[in-house]
Order: sequence, then structure tokens, then C-alpha cells
Amino acid sequence: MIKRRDFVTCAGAATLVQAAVPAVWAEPAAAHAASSPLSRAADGDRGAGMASSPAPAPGSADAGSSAAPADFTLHIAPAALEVAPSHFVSTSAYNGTAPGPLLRMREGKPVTVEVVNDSDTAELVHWHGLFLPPDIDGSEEEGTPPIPPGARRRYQFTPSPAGTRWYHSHAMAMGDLHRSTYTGQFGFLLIDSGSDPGRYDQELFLALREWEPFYTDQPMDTDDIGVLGPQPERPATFNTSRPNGLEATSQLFSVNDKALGSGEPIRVREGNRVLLHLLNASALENRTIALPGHEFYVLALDGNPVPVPRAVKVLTLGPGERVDAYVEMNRPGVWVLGSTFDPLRRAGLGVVVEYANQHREARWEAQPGEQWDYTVFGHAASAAPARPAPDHTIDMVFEKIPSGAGQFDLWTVNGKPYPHDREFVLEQGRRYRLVFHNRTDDSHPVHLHRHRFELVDVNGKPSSGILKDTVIVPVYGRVSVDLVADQPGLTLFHCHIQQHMDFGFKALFRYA
Ligand SMILES: [Cu+2]
Repeated sequence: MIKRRDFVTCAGAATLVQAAVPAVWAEPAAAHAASSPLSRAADGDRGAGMASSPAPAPGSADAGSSAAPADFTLHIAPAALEVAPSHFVSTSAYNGTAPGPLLRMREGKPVTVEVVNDSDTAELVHWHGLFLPPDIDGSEEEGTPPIPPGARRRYQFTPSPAGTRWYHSHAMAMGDLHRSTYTGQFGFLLIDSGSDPGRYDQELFLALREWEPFYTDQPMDTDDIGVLGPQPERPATFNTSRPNGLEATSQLFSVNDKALGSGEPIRVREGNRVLLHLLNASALENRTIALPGHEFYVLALDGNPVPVPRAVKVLTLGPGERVDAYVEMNRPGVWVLGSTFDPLRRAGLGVVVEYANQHREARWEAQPGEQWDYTVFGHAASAAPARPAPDHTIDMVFEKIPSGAGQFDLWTVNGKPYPHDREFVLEQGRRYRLVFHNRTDDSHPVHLHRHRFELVDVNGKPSSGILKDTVIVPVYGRVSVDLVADQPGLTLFHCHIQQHMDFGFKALFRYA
């Protein structure tokens, strides 16, 4: 196997994202391309324990008038994407593609990103998973100024922490299915730590997507995690006095911007090790995927190396979540890497993986039995380092009011839709346990901006050493996470399903 640096030298960086990210990388320098964010992921135990207390990353924003060229430029503009042959999706995107350009940054090295808003609505770009000040994090609730239509804004910041991050619109969509995360406004952002062992032959960036969403009163619930689980938050009686509101759904799916069979296959050779950076960029739902006959050797969740990397047959990602995994290409053939749910895969949620000199129909095989479980990547109970007791515990109860927002459901955190009369308050330096109580019949991928947290417990199953910024709280489930309050400033918490966020499922944390 060749080292990645050698591969870059002999083949050129663009080859590395074969069939994945369109060749529009906004790379500032070759040096950035020559290392990966997974520097120590394969070497052992980088994810142990809580994140230490990093200093707040410095950053600033201005109106983009500076003469020096930016390291990266993102143009938000209408785009027509050919998701299936002669099926053009009318949307908006960064630099005309979805995903947008791969932004590869070096941890700790300041960068300048210029965002030009050539759309006809105000926009916000959120840098998901980064430790950034609230005025540039990309959330209006935290105080980031929106970029008006026709305007540009220049952001300067120091990227941290290392790992697979991403960027996406953080506008409100409300009833408009042509806005925010319903559009093609998303892209990968990798922060290299600068010490990449390069133990793979190819690197692919794959985002799971849907297009042309529409409203229905008969949602296609496909991947609701926890339906068969213990359901500790299941109520004794159900309020069925009102009908459910309309929900956004879709019938056209893709990996990156191509429906299954519509784009170039991923071409591999037997014996190759392929590093996958997977992102669920869906506005709607969790997705579960598999590659028949192969396993995913999971290295990192949400870009953070896991304490116990291990191989699994299926991956589940909630909207906003990332998985970095190796796949050893050791079963020659032509396969479908795609959704385990047949209707979604048939509607485009997949990509063909083709071994060299294999020319047959792409094959899918069902993957029975295996259920996604975050905790298998944590320390074994006997090996878990002692965790300091939290200074405070904050309970957050999620409930749904059917049709509470007219046509749509309304979502509440501790009995109130956003905004709350008083924010949740954190004291700098203190350790908090957030306990998420999901008293609804949906699973929710909840995201905390500007911080990361350690998984402590999923439906009563203990976990240690897994650091994330987004976590699926299963149907009627309960998840506990710990965090150290080390990023002063307003911090947004929300469900990453766009419709839930828009209709109440948000809360602000404020530092005392
Ligand atoms: Cu939700």
C-alpha cells in the first residue's frame, strides 16, 4: 500500500476524491492537501476522556473589503444540479456544486473565508463542529449577523478542533422548502492536525442527501432509531386529541449530487484501503447505510477519533452527523453502497462501488440483524477512565404538540418552544451533564454549537470517551452527555431536522 503523501505526489490531489467531490476544491496550498484530519486516529487512543479546555478560537468578520485575497471563497447562488439523467434539480449551492468546495484547513493556522451572497435572501453559513466565537459561528440566535442578498462578508478565524467538520446554511426555512438545509448549501470542511500517517489508498467524501422535498400527511418513517429499544421516556398514556401536522419528505435521494446509478462509480482495486468521510446532509431524517460484503472500520464520530475503533456492517447517521471509516476492499465485484431501506436506495440513496476489471450489474444484499450502537466505540467499562462528577445537571425534555403550529407540529424544550423566557445558563469552567428526555415518537439528532460533549449514557447503556457535537436521541429515549463550559458566549442547541428546529426545537445557552 502506498502512503498518501506519495500518492499525492504521483497522482495529483484531485484523483483522491474520485467520483465524490466535484473538482472544485478551494485549496489554498498543496501543503494543506497533503495531510488528513485523521492524523492519529489509526494509531490508538486519541479520543480518551473529555476535551481539555481550549482557549476560545479568535475570529472576526468584516464586510469583505480587504484587498488581500481570501484563502477560500464561497459564492451562494442558484444552481441546477443534474441529480439523475436529464433530471435537473433547481436549488441553491456554494460555488455551483453540492457538496460545495472541500475546505481543507490546518488546525491552528488562521484562515480567511469570504462568503458572497448572490442569492435573493439573507443567508448564514454555520461552521458545524468548530470552536468559533458566536458572532461568526453562523447562528442568528447567537448574534451572527446574516449576510444580506447581494452582500459579502469575510470571516477570519483559527480552525479548531482537528477532524471532519462541515459547513451549511443556518437560515430559517419555516414553510419554505427552497431554503436553508433543504438546498444544496452544504460542504465538507476538514481540519488537519498536521501529522497524518496516510494509511489509505483513496479518500472519499460522501454526503447523503435528498432533493425536491414536499409536504405530506403520510411521512415515510424509515430510520427511526429506538423504535425497538427500551423507550425509557415512553408516556403511560398518549395525547391523540389532535392530528399530526404536515411533514417534509422526499422521493429523490443521492450520494453527493448523483442518484444511485446516475454518476460515475467509485472505482477501487482489490486490497485497497479506502477512507470514507461520510456526512448525513439531510434536512429530514436519519439514514442507515451498508456496503454488502464489506465492513466499515469506524475511526471517528463527528470527526473526533473514537476510543475503540472497530468494524461494523451498518452505519446510521442523523442529520448533521459524520462518520470517518476505513473500508478494506477485499470482495471483488460491483456493489451498491447505499441505504439499507429498499425504497430509499431504489429512489437514489446509494453509489456504485466497482472493482477493477469487474463489469456486471451492481449488486445489493440485505444486511440483516445489525443495529447501530454508538457505545460500542467507547471504552469498555473496565477500561474507562474515571469521569469527574458533573457540577450541575440540566434536564431537557422534548415534546411535540401535534398541529401546534397550524399546519405543522410544534416542538418544545422543557414545555416551551423557542425562544425561552430565560436561557439555560452555564458558568465557565464548570462541568455539566445534559440529560435529553425524548418524549416524542420521532428520534431527534440534537446539535450543540461551539462545543463538543462526551456521551455518558444512551437509554441506560453507559458510554465513555466518545466525543460528539450531534447525537441521535432515540424514539422515547434518553441520552446523557457531559461537557465542560469552555467556550464563553451564546450557544445554540437545536434538533438538526430543519422542520423541528424551525418550529420550536431550539434553546440558547448563555454564560453567566
Ligand atoms: Cu427533531
